[in-house]
Parts: sequence; structure tokens; C-alpha cells
Amino acid sequence: MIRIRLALSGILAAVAGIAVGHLVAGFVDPATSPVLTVSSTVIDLTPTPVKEWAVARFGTADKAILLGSVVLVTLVAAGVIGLLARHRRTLATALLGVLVLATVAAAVTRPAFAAVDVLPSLATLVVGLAAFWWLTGLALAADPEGEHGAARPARVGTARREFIGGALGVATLSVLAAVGGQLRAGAQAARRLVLPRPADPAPAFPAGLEATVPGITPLRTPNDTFYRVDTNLAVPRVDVDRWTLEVDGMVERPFSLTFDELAAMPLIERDITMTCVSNEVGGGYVGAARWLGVRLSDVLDRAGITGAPDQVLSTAVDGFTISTPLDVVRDGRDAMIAIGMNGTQLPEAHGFPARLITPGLYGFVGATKWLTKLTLTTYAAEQAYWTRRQWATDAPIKTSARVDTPRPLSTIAAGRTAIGGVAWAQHRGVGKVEVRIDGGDWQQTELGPDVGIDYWRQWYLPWDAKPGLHRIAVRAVDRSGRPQLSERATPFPSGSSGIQEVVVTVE
Ligand SMILES: Nc1nc2c(c(=O)[nH]1)N[C@H]1C(S)=C(S)[C@@H](COP(=O)(O)O)O[C@H]1N2
Ligand SMILES: [Mo]
Repeated sequence: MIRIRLALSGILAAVAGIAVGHLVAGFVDPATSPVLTVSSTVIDLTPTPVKEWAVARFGTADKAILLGSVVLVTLVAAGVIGLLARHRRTLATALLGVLVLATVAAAVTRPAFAAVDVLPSLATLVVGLAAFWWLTGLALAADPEGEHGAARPARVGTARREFIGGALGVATLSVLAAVGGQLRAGAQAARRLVLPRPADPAPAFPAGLEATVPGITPLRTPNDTFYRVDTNLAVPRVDVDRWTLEVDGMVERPFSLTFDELAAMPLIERDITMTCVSNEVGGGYVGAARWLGVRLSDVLDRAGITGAPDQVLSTAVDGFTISTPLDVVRDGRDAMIAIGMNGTQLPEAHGFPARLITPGLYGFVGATKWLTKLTLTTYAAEQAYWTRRQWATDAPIKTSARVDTPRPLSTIAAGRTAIGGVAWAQHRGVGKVEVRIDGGDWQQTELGPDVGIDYWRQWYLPWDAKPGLHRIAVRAVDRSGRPQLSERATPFPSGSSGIQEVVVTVE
């Protein structure tokens, strides 16, 4: 019993420390919650192949699994340290201190560390150690054989009740602190903004095929279903009234803009399809939206480029960086600093209050969310987050087509139906999409409305489905006549390729 009580003391002390740290983080910055800083550090230190494996194996659940593992390892370690307190209570407390100091270290070494960020982990340290000392004291007092134990059996009964009371008290306070931290973090939603109208609006948006081809991806992706990919465990909260955009590096006139100053520049509105380099053939890390923002080249012209920079290094509020090739930004495409998405301000998960959008490039080389700085520099002088992890430097999005309907491995009724999906070849434009059924000839499909070369295209092929098992392959050809690559490639280092082929059962 004494072992269980001691292990429980360690575990509860860790839970209390984590919970109070979480509460304090609710006031400082939700991202500084101890479990998050430790997990973020784990993400940054994880070698690229392991990260790829985790993303491929767990998909968007990878973050939850990481957080769960960090908590589990911490609790197991705290439990073991609790056991050690039986004969070495001071040493055990010191060991727990060392464990918590790791969270302090994780907080201090985050790229965008500010002095207050250390408060949550300091709270964890103080509360964790105090709870540990107190609970192990109660547990040892309830041990009839222990050196601290009350030798008299009557006293042992009282001491046991005291331990149970203490443990319940710590557990209750932990739950309250954790819930309080969650509520406080959730209460700091972004201020609602009224965005100016674009000086250069996008053309009227056409009706997509989703009204007529059931199961096809809608022509425009709503904000709440738009895929989300980033290294952040908590969405960064940016106070738009204190936010600035710095422009520095190899420029004649470095400057800084407030949000209102940025929004007062001439705004363009563009329909652009984004794709993540981690998207597998047939995958869902792709989305299409109407973006409102300032042309990146306008901002660079205002600063006046000097010397021979070859990249725009953009930095997010949390210190995350992205390199975008300068020649791509300046080749006339509509690379922009977006402040609006589908008619509203940027959602927090998608970079509020401002992000980069670079048509034709995968997100990791052109779509910095929670943007705060643009630095004109060279690849020789500075490398961005993913570049340092061996991902490609220049990464144009590869042409690709995806089958949305019928769904892979589904069973559908025999008769007239439609095979349909989306295809993209950003900045080259989709020329045609072809489907091959059961290894037959490639058949040309009907294309949906044309929203420009930076936007995906819906496609469909009427099909008289006969009973049996069928294989449906799809491929896109860009407007210059180049078909998508049929050679299979993994997302690392410059994007997946290959032809998607789905199997369906017709009954
Ligand atoms: N600050 C920040 N910006 C970022 C990332 C990130 O991890 N941090 N990830 C990039 C990647 S890999 C992609 S694909 C896009 C995804 O943007 P979305 O989440 O709005 O779809 O954001 C890019 N911008
Ligand atoms: Mo990405």
C-alpha cells in the first residue's frame, strides 16, 4: 500500500504542477503551457524521417499522440520518483525538480522566448515540488513500518485518511486549474475586424459541380474545413493592435507596418489553391480559397531591394521561418500577404492576422502563417525551419488529380453514376483530366468551371457501372501538355507523385 501511495503522490504532484502551469499559461500565452513547450521542443528535435513516419502513420492525430506520450512519460517518471521517496525523500524531490527544470529549459529555448513565458513552468516547478513534499509526507506518515511512520496503529488509520484527503484535494485543485486554464485560453479570441474592399477584386466566382455531381469536393473550400498543417501545438494568439510587420535585411529602407497601415495598402483579391508538401497522392492536404491581401512585391518595392538577395525569409510570431525564392516572388505571380480568407478575416488557425500565400509553391516554402517579419537575404546566409531539416528549397507544387467519388474501397449501386474529383497544376493550369477504368484506355473527362491557373479544377466522367470489382485511375495534364508524374515519390523532400488508382465494388 505504501508503494501505491508514494507512486500516486508523484503522479498527483506532476498532474498538479502541469495543471497550474496550464492555468498560468492561460494568462501569459496558451502556447507556453508546460506540456506544449516540451512537446514543441520534441517536434523540433525529432529527425525528419521520424517526423515523416509519424505524419504518415498518424496523420493529423500525430499532435494528440505526441502530447499524450509526453504526458504519459512524465507521469510514469513521476510515479517512479514517488517510489524512491520511501527511503530517499530529499533525493526524490530533487529528481522531480530536475524533471521539471526540463520544462523550464524547453520554455526558455523556444525560438520566440519572452521573459514572461517562463512563468508557467516556474509555477509547475513550485506547485509540483510542494505537492510532492506534502503528499509524500502524508504517505510516509501512514506507513506503519517506515522510519517516518507513526508506530501506533491508531495513528496509522488517521494518517491514511489524511493521505486520501490530501490526494483528493490535490486532484480537485488540479482539475479546477486545468479547466480554468482552458477557459481562459479560449476567452482570448481574435478581435473582429472590418476589412477594406479590394482595389483589384477577383472575378465573380462560378458555381461548382458540387450541385450536380454528388460527392465531389466543392469548388471553394469553406474556412472551417480547410486543411491545417503547422508545427504549432496551440494556435498562436496574436493581438492585432500590437502586431507589426517588419521588413528588413538587404533593403534600402527597412520599415515596419501596423495592421491598419498594411490593410490601407491597395488590396488584391485572388482565388488560389494551396497544397501541403506532405500531401500523399489522393490525400486531403489541399484546399482552395479566395484570399484578400497586399501584393508582396508592393511591400518589397516600398523597402527597395539592394545587393543580391535570393530569398525572402519570413518569420512567424513564434519564431518559425519559411524561405521563398525571390525570383518566384518577383516573376509576376500574385504572391501576397493575405489578411482575408473567403470573405472574412483570417481564421486564427490559418494565420491571423496576416500570412503569406504564394501561388504555385507548397505551403512550407510560401505560406507563412502568423507572419511578422520579411527579411531579404540569401540562402547561403540563412536557412528556414524545413530547409535546415533537408526539405527542398524551391518546391513548385506537382500536378496531381484526385478521385473524390466513388470513394476508395466503397460499394456503390450498379447503373449510371459519375466518377469525379479535383485536379491541380498551380500556376500552369489544368489542361485536361483523364480516367482509366480497369486498365483500359485513358478517357477524357468533363472539366468544371475555370477559376484560373492558380486554382484547382473539378472534373467528372459519366459512368455506367456494371456489377463487379473495378479499378479507377486518374491523371491530370497541365496546359503545356505535361502529364502528372506517374513515378511514385514520397512527400519528402519535394512532394509526392504517382497516379491514384482506387478500387470500388459495384453491386
Ligand atoms: N507559422 C507557420 N506557418 C506555416 C506553417 C507552420 O508550421 N508555421 N506550415 C506551413 C505549411 S507546411 C503549410 S502546408 C501551410 C498550411 O496552411 P493552412 O494550415 O492554412 O492550410 O502553412 C504553412 N505556414
Ligand atoms: Mo505543408
